[in-house]
Amino acid sequence: MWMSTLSRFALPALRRSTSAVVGRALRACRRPGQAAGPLPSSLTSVQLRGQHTLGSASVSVACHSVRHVRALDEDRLMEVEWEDGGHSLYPFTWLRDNCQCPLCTLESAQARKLLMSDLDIHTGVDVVEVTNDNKVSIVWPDQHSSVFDAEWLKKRCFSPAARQAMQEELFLNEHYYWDSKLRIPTADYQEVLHDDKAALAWLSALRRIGIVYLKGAPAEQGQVARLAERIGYLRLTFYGHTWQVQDKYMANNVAYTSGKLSLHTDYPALHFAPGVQFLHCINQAVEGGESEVVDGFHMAEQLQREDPEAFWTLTSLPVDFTDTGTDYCDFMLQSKKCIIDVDTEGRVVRINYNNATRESVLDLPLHQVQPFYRALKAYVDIMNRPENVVTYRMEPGDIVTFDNWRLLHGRRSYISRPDRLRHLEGAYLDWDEVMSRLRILRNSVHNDA
Ligand code: OGA
Ligand code: NM2
Ligand code: ZN
Ligand code: ZN
Repeated sequence: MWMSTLSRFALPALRRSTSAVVGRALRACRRPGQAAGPLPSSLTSVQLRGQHTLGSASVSVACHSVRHVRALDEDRLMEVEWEDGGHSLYPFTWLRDNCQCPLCTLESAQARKLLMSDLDIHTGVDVVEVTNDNKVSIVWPDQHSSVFDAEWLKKRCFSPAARQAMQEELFLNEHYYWDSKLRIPTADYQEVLHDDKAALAWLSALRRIGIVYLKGAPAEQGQVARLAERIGYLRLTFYGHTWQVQDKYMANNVAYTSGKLSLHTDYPALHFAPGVQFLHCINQAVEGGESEVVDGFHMAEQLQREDPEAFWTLTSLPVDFTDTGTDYCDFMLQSKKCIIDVDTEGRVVRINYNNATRESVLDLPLHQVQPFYRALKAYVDIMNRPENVVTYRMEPGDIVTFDNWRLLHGRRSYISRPDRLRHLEGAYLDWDEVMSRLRILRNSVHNDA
């Protein structure tokens, strides 16, 4: 059995952070070298809710009271001493910049009105004090005054631990890495559409695991668009608002044939590739057409460990991608990407690889050509190992939703029969819109609880 029902789906207690301060191993959300075992499967929705406060416990717990405040004029910092004995430091400049009064903030938009040109970045303070209702009040040298809520300040504490907790709460960057033993978390399509808790569980697992299966959709077109509307809006590309994966005459993409699709991410020919992909099975082939997925971040971590030189090559040499044809309208795309994107701290953040659209123009000096092929082959060999690949077969009414920046997906070739045409409908979204819905759902579900 390769799936687990989302309501019963358990996530290991992830304590690791994505901060470089805490350690590189944390990127994996498990210790490097330790195999990702099958995920336990006994999580209730209550526990699943708890998971969201995991990374934010230190910033989300309410009722922080201020015991004392003082200005450290020399360092131009305000020090808050909390009732629990902890301390936080806030730069004067930052406090003035973030004054919450109606002159400095447009409350209806929760946006800053204060202009940079009006901000004195060398400001001192005249008075700092705790008010009777436990807020922090500051009077500035020009007699402008600011009042800060204790809870608001606590959340914005500059300590490394508080900053890290806040970033995890905002971006949920802790990923659970997996291999062939993954049981793909599964939810009910109708529940996800109509129940906020189910939708939150779906999007949380999509973020953390990178793939969630939805069952019970009608086997007719229009469902991926409905799902996208549940979030916000879908991402239009040259293949249309949604697109039909079928064996087509004079196919404008290898996906629109009955051939095998090796493990790939979609659309590296776009510099900003779609972050999330939905694929809905409307009709499956009689023979073949099974799906395959791997965790591209986990594979990159394995490559880095086993073959650091290949990892270096794929994270530093830009490769050209191309896509030309006509669909929604005519197109002639060119892009340049590293196969593995890392952030400034060396964490893998995106995989860009579709062998079909890799450009024959290879903009590398001659001596780097063979090393590039060797590195790419090493990465592909790792992802093709049976212990890394999850294989499944979609049936009509199934929808797979996955992180297109992280997973590589493929399809086995199939026998095309005119009376049983294989038909998937697909759509793309971006992570900004998905994360936006996830944050809103988290707020509403938690406030109702
Ligand atoms: C695609 C694709 C998977 C499938 O269209 O890009 O990966 O199962 N399709 O046909
Ligand atoms: N389709 C499925 O990179 C790619 O060309 C991915 C895109 C045609 C919309 C395939
Ligand atoms: Zn103000
Ligand atoms: Zn694809």
